[in-house]
Amino acid sequence: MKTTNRLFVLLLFLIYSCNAPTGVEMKQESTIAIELTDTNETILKKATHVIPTPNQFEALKTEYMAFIHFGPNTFSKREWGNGKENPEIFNLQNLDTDQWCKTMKSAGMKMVVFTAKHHDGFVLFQSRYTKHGVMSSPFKNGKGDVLKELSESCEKYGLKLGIYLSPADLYQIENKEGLYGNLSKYSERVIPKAVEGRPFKDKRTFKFMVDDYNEYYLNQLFELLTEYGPIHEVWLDGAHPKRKGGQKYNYLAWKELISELAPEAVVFGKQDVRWCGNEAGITRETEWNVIPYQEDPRGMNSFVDLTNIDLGSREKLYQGKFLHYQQGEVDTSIREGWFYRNDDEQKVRNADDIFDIYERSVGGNATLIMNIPPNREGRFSPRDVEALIESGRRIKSTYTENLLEGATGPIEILDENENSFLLIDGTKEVIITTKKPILTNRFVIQEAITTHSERIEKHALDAWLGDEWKEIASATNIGYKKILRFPEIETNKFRIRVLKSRNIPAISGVKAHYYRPIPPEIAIEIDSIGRVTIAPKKHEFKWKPHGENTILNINGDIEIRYTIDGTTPAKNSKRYTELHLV
Ligand code: FUL
Repeated sequence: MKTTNRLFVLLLFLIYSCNAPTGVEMKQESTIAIELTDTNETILKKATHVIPTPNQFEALKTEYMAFIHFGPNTFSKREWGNGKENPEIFNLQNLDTDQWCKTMKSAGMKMVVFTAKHHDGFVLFQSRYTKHGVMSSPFKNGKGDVLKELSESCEKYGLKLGIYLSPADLYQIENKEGLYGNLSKYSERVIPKAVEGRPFKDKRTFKFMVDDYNEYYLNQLFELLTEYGPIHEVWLDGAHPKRKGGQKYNYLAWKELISELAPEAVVFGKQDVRWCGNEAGITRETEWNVIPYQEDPRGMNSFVDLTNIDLGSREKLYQGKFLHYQQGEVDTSIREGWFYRNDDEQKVRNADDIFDIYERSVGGNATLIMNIPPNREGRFSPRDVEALIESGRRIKSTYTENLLEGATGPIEILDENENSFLLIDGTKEVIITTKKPILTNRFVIQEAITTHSERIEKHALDAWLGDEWKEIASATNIGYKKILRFPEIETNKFRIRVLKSRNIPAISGVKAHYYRPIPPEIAIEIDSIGRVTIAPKKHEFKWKPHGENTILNINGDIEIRYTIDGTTPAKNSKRYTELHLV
C-alpha cells in the first residue's frame, strides 16, 4: 500500500476509533459492588468495567521479579527456623549484593523482594525495635545491614525494591518478653515509637489503636518504608508455623501506613496481589484477574488463599457480592527450597525450565517472582547464575525485537501504555500484513485493561499459509498479556479472531517474535535387552505445587506439622502428622 493510502486508512480508522462505541458505559473502578437486583447480564457488564489501580498496572508491567530468601536458615540449612536460633548463626563474612543485582538484571528481572524478616523473626536490617537480628550477629560486628546494601545495589543497577516482612514471628512467640500473642491491651500507639539516640529523618507520625505485636510490626514497617528508598511491593506471607494467644493482625492499620509511606507499592497477599495458588510455577490455563468476593475487599482485614482452578468464570462472577481486580503472582524458587542449602544435593532449575515458567506466567496474565537464595558466601551460586543468564538471554533475544514493526493493519495505532487501543467490534477479526514474510513462533496480545478491563474469553490466531488461512494457535482469556506459543511458521499475513468476549474488547498490543529453539539435553538409556532409547533428559525437581515445600528439613529430623490454629497436636491425636525427610 502506498504511504498516502496508508495514511488515509489510518485516518479513517482513528475517526472510527473516536466515534465508535467504546464499550465503557459504566463507572470503572478496581472494585464494583453487585446489587441484589443485578441480573447475570448486569453482573457481567460490571465485571468488564473492573480495572486495575495505577499501582497494580505498574506492578503488572514490572512482569518479572526476583525473590531473595536469606537469613539464619541459610546457615542452619533449614526451610523454617524455630525462632530459638542464636543470632551468631548468621555468620556472614562476605556479602555481594552487586553480584545479585547484576545477575538479576541479566536475567531480565526488574525488581527484587527481600526477606527483611522470615518466620523465625530474625531481622536482616538495623531495626530499632529488636536485638534479634544482624545487630547481634558476627556480620560486620553487628553493624551490617543486608537490606541497606541491597537497596544501594538496586539503585546502582536500576532495579525496584520490595520487602517481605513475615507477619508470623517465632522469635516473638518463643522468647519470654516476646510480643506476639502476649495478650496486651489495645490502646492508642504513636508510630514510630521514639527510641533514644536513634531519631528518624522522616518526622511524620501516625496514631493507631493496636496491641503490642501490631505496634512492633508497624514500627518495623515505618523503618522499612522510610529508610531504604522507594518500596514497590510489600509481601505479606500467609504461612504460620505456629500461633499464640489468639494474636490478630490489624492489617487495615498496616495498609494505611503502607499507603502513606509507600504510595507506589502494591501489597501481596491482600487486596492488590493474590498468590497464584501454588509454589511450582504453574499458571492456570485461564487466569482471570477480575474475581468475585463475598465481602468488600477494600475493608477486609484478612484474605484467604485462592487455590481453586476456576476463579473468575462467568458462573463464579454471578455468585459474588463484589467484583474486584486482583492480579495473580506466581512465586517459585530456582532451587529445591526457598533457602540455600548446598551445591550438590539441592537441585537448581535449568534455563529451559525458567524460560518456560516465564512465558507461561508473564504471558498468562500474571507476574512472576523467582526466588534465588544466596549462599553462605553472600553470593548467588554459579549454577544459579548460569541458568539465570541463559534464560535472560533467551528472554531478551526473543522478546526485544517486534517482527510486526512496520506492518500494516489496525494495530498501527497501538500503544503499550494504553493511550490508544483497538476496539474489536462487529466482524471481530484483525488482519495484519508484514512487508516481507516473517519467521515466527510467538505472538503477544494485550488487552487495554486500564480502559476496558479484561473481556476476551476465547481467541484464535490464523496465518496465511499456502493460499488459505490456517489456525496456528488458540487460547482462552488475554488480560494484561497473553503469549501464544506455536511451531514456527513463515508468513506475511496474520488474523486475530475474538471467538468469545464479555463486552466489546480493546486491544493495546500485538507483537510477533521468534524464539530460536535450543535442543534439549538428551538422555540415552539402554534397557536389559540392549534396546537404546534416546529422549530429552527428564529434569528432576523435587518441588511440590502447594505450600508443602516449607516442611522439607535437610537436617533429617522430624518436623511436626502444626494444626491450622497453630497448636501442636498431641502425639496420639488424629491431627498429629510426622513428616520425615525423603
Ligand atoms: C511460604 C513460606 O512459609 C515460605 O518459607 C516462603 O517464604 C514462601 C514464599 O512462602 O508461605
